[in-house]
Amino acid sequence: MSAEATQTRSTGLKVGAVLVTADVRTDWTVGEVAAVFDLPFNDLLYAAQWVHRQHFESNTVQVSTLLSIKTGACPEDCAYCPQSIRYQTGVEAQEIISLEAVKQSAQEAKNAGATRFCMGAAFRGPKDTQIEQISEMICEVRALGMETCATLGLLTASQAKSLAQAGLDYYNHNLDTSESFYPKIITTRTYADRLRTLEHVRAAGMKVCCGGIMGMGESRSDWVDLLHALATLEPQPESVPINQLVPVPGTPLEDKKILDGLEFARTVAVARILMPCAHVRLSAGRAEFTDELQALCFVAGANSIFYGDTLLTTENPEREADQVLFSKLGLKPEPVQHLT
Ligand code: SAM
Ligand code: DTB
Ligand code: SF4
Repeated sequence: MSAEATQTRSTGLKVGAVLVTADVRTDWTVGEVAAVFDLPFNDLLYAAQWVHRQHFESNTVQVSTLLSIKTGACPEDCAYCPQSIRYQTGVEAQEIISLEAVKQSAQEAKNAGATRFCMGAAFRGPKDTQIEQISEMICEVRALGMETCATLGLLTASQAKSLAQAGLDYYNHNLDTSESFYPKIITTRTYADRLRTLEHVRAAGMKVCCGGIMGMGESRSDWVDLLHALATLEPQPESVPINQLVPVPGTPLEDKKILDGLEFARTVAVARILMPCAHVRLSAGRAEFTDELQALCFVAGANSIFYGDTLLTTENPEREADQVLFSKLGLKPEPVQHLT
């Protein structure tokens, strides 16, 4: 153990001036979050791995597969997004796909080893008729014995209830960045709109998947604020996707440089420490990561990935590459969690 890290009797781990505990705390202050971020890298990773082992099996990674069920022509102006109708990105718009196509894709994902199937739609928010169609998809995916997730944009309270009734386990809706940086990225919906959707998801009894994107030109303090916002939600999100920006030509963020991998791993570690029971997911941008960076992120407490050759419209590592990586690192897929 480093001179800087001492384990206190059953209460936690003292790393420098920071006391890291295995308990879930929703009373983090911004100053405390900043102090965790600023820890020396070795101490930070040690603390994150320690927290991780209090709640999770150390070599198990949750495996989700994404499918775009409605692509492109989205009216919103999210500056990172290749699916916004406002940017010329070459993404071909496609209306909602058939139930049969969803079933087939979910079955393939299951056969390839995924346990959760996440359906994404390029909507500002769904119409009620679309909720009916998507509810049928959820039933079919569940019938395959997979966990279900959807990301459809803003929801009303009654739409959230309908999705929960259809058996949706998780709803993904990201805060994306800090409240102060947010207006530089999106103007067509507010941070408060997003928080309201998260409240509806909770009230309907679904699990919350909520995270953000790194590398949009924000600074570390924006990640302090975003992780603080997530960790002080009551209850905390069960799933926290950390995306690295995929700078798609034609979007306003096309020229953003790929960021420092160490800063990415650091952010994963802070998320792990602040939200000890959440699955922290390596999400978009993983295709640009070396195996070494991915391994570092797993040590930092990441324990979920998107698996499959594409995300929604952009590339993900090939399945075979992930299988080799899991084998090299001795990682096992997490079994399906209890389905009610
Ligand atoms: N339209 C819905 C919405 O915005 O909530 C659901 C789909 S949207 C594509 C889901 C998330 O994907 C966004 O919130 C954002 O975090 C992520 N995303 C989209 N484009 C991305 C990109 N180019 N790089 C990284 N993450 C991206
Ligand atoms: C999330 O946080 N990342 C995923 C999922 N939630 C829906 C989406 C990433 C999309 C990357 C850009 C694309 O493939 O279109
Ligand atoms: Fe539309 Fe979602 Fe893309 Fe924003 S992130 S433009 S809401 S698909």
